[in-house]
This record gives sequence, structure tokens and C-alpha cells, in this order.
Amino acid sequence: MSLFKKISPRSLLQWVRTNQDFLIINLVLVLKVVFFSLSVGMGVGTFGMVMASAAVLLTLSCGFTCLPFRARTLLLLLFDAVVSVVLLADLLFFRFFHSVISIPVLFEAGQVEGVSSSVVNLFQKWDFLLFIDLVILLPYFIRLVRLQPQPASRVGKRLVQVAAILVICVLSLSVTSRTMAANFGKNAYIGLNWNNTVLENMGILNFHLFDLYNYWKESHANQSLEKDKPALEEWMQKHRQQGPNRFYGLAKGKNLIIVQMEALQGFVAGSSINGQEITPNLNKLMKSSMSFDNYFTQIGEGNTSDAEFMGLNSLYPAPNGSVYIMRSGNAYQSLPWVMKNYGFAGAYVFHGNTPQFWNRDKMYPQEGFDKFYNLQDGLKLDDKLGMGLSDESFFRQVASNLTQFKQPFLAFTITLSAHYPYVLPQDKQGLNIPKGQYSEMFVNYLQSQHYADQALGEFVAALKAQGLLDNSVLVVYGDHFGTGWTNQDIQKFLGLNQPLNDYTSHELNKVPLLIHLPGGKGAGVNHVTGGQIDFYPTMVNLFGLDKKNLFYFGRDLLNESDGFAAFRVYAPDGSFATNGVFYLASKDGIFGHGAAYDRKTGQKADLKLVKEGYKEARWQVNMSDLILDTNGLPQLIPKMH
Ligand code: GP9
Ligand code: MN
Repeated sequence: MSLFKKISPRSLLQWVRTNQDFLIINLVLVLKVVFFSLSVGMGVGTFGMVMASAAVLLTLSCGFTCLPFRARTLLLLLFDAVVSVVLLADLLFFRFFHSVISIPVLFEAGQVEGVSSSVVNLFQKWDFLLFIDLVILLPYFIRLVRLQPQPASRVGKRLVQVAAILVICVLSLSVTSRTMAANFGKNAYIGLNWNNTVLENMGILNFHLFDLYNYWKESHANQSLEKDKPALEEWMQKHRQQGPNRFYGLAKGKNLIIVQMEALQGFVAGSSINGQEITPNLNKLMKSSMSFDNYFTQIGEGNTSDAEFMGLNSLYPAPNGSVYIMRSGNAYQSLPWVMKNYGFAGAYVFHGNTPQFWNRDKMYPQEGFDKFYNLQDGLKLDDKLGMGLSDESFFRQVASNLTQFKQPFLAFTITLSAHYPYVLPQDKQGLNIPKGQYSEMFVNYLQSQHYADQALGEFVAALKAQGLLDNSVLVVYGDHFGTGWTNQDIQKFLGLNQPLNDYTSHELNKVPLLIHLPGGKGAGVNHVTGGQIDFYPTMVNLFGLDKKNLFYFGRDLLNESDGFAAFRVYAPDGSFATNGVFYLASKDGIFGHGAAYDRKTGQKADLKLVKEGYKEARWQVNMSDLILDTNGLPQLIPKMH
């Protein structure tokens, strides 16, 4: 009773006055959380989200109010600065990856240096609002510290106040999380990288706390493959029986030259702008190749490295972060190992950047490459462009190295010049595109693809001149989609009469794949649905390799009729495509909340049609994670390389 007696309007006012630094900082931070939510297109956020964000901020900062006035004000400002930096980092990351930063991604912080030019481009003009309060508040708080008679109240009393704040905050957080669990079930708290239930209902700061907790729990869990091993073995047994073995061994004895093209998205292949072909060399090569027009990129946050990883291993990318960075210590039965087991003389990889980028220097030996040609070893930076060596010089140097290798060899080459933000010097811009037709970013993208294609053309000509084209399988594919342009750009370029929606934008995430055999053997367009995970088994069949000692999730595209491509990160886990349907899983992890589409008509389809595919997609990505988390391949493959 005596406590309530003391809470009079006057005493409350007094409390507000003596704690104005604490209240102002937290109010401003709540507004910043709302700013973040608005900036990433989630609106101002629900009432619950705002309350939960306020609760977590107050919880984290209320302890400061027990300190002497000067120290607490300073710490509160520091708290503001730290939270603002976190929000800015989340915002920039979101603009690039369409998701917020999770713990595994922090392992990749080193990559930021390499993409610093990209990061600069991610800033937008209103971002300064995240820090403007610090500039305004600093002089105000200095005045406050000077004026404040201290101590404002006894330490004991201040501790009671802190305890009261904590009780209120914990109560409000538990109400929000209980409501959320009641609405979404236990799904709400799993797969936070693709599942935005926590993000939308409790805000970005609570998201980080849950993510931290999940990470801690996972790293302390004793995961084992034991329980799932029989199911995986049985599944693989069946999976190996796939197809009538069309084209089996057609490429036996040939070299394999793989070109992974940076940001080569499907829609540029075969298209023109103002009467000029964007990729004339690719288009020409396509005519004498097996080409695939329904081949999806399946990358996660590991971008280029994920495309490499899937092609070489037929496992899925990690739910967040990059396998190349987080699992470079694992044992793999990668394509280079497999090909060398069957008589290849050597396997080489080329990339015109520093070897540390995406941890390639650690990962390539694990994948069985004998040598990595990079800017510190084997390649000369004689023509710098963007992040590293220009594609033209790169291919010139690759071509001259290839003639030195004992055959048959595997050469894996990764281009770089068409990397975001696609800036090329004037003399390398080969397309004539008048200003004002498209956004600058889109024009630059087309120019850089055109440039990369020219370099590819020169490479193919060199291979021909060296006699290698007649003795090799040449594969060209795109690593992933490009980013940074507007929806209007793409709508106009493709002549669509409607803006892209959630589903149609996923349909655009296809990349070209072409497989060129000597003499154009087997050439033609194949419409089967597939993705980068299918590359490995397709090569295994084409080169006539034994599948007995292999474990792979993909399918041999030359012997596949239905097609199946599962997605993650850019579409929630469980999303997949077949020739007939596309299932876009819901971000809350509930099957019934997702949507199925008929890929021929683009219309919504019955969810019954996709239930099995959804289960299969979830199972495959979960099993792939388990294999990677437990370094489990040696248990599934008795005789590794
Ligand atoms: C860097 C390059 C990066 O070496 O491969 O490409 P990204 O993953 O940013 O597309
Ligand atoms: Mn890339």
C-alpha cells in the first residue's frame, strides 16, 4: 500500500525527469526499429512487435540507471550507437541478401573487405537517420549531466525501479512470444534465416536474441547421423536407379572444362537490346550444345561459393552462411576426386581474385583440386577490373595454362568481371544503350554481361585454336541472378504487362546451362526442370563414372523427365519446382500457408499437388544440413576418394 501511495503523478513526473536520458534513448531506439521495419518493406510493424522491441531495449539498458549519472548517460549513448550500428548492418545486409544477419554470417565478416565497393552502393539517403539522434542528443545530454543534481535517488531505490522495469518487460515479452507460439506453433522459432515469424512479430532485436540462442543450442547439441543413416542409404539406393542411362559415357576420355559465369541470369541469354545481342557468343555456342532453359540457381547466402559447392558436390547450401566458410574442414566426395578416381590426370581451378575470398584456399584442397590459380599464385593482375582480374585477361591466362596439362583434365574456371555493381570503363562497354531507357544499374548489368560474353567468346576461340574444344566437354552456366535494378527495368525489358509478383520473380531465378560436346554431339534444348545440384550426377553419367561410391541429392538431367529443384534462403525451406508446379513455402513454416502455382498457366494450383514435393524438399535440405553439420559423408560413403 505504501508503495502505491508513493506513486503520485508528481513522483512519476519526477521519475521521468530524472530518467529522461534513459527514456529518450529507448524511445529513439524503438523508432529506429520501426524505421528498419519500414525500410525492409515490413511496414511500421504490429503493436506486439513495437512492444516486444521496447521491452528488450528496456531490459538491456535499465541496469545503466543504477550507475552515477555521468557514467549512465555515457553508457546509454554508447548503447544507442551500438544498436544503431547493428540496425544499419542489418539494413545493408537485407538490401543485398533479402534477409537479416544471422550468427553464421558473422563468420563471413572477412568477405566485406572484398565486396566493399558493393557495400558502398547499398547505402540509401535516409540511412543517416539512424545516427542523427546521436548528433542532436550529445550536447543535450552534456547539459543534462551538468545540471543534474546527483545522486537523483538512493541506489537501493534505483534497484527497486530496475526490478520493476524488468518484471514488466519480461511479462510483455512472454505475452508476445506465447501469442506467437499459439498462432504459429513451434515452427515460429526454427529456421530463423528463412522464417520471419520472430522478425515480424517481435522485431529485429528479438530476432537476434533468438538467433543467438538457437546458435548456442545447436553448437552444444550432440548431433549424429546414426539415426538417419539407414533412411539416407535406402534413399540413395533408390536414387541411383534413376533413368534409362541415355548418353551414358558419351564424354568418356574427354577433358572437362567448366565455366561458371558471374551473375549470368537466364533472361539475358538469347535476348537483345536495341537490336544488339547481349550474349552473342553464348548464343552461338548454345546452338551446338545441350542446353537447359529450366535450370534454377539454388544458392543461399554463400552466393558464388554456393553455386560452386552445389555443382561440385550435389549437396545443398547451408541454411545461412556459406558452406565454403563454415564447413571447409569436412571430407567431400567432390567431382574432382571422383574424376581423378576414374583416370583424370589432374583437376585445376582458376579465379581472378585473392585466394582467401569465400575461403577458397581452404576449400579447394578438400574438394580435390590439385592447384588453385589465383591472384597470389599463377595469375597475373595485368588488367584490373572491378574486384580483380578482367575476364578477358583471365581467360587468356587460363587458355595458355590448359595447354600445359596432361589430359584428360578437369578445369574449373570462375569469372568475375560481371560482379555487382557492374561498373565497366567506357572502352569496355560494347552495347549502345541510350540514356533514360533503363536504370543505370540495369544498363551496367547488361554491359557487363556483354563484356563477359565477349571474353567467353575469345576463350572458346582459343580452345578451338589449341585443338582443345574437340577433345573436351565445355560447360558454361550462370552462378546466380543479378541484383540491384528495379522491377520496372525487368518488366520493360521482358515486355511483361504486369509487375513481377512473389511467384513470377522466382521463375526468373533461372540461369543458363550449356554442355558442349566435341562435334556438337547431343545438341538441343532440354526443358527439364533442374538446378545446380543436378550438375554433379549429370556429369557422372556423361563421363560414364560409377555411381556406387557416391552420395548426391541431384538428378541426372539427361535422364530425368519430371525434374525437381528445391530452394532455400531466397525462398523458404520446402519451396520447390517441378516441370508442372511451383510451391512457394510460407515464411511462417506452415505448409498450408504456402502457395502452389501451375507453371504452365501461372495460376494458383491445389496444394494437394505439392504436399509430397514439399515433404521431399524439406527432408532433402534437412538431411543435407545434417550431413554437413556432422561431417557425415564418410559414414555414407564407405570408400571415399
Ligand atoms: C569473389 C566472387 C564473389 O571472388 O566470386 O562473388 P559473389 O559471391 O559476391 O557473387
Ligand atoms: Mn557470384
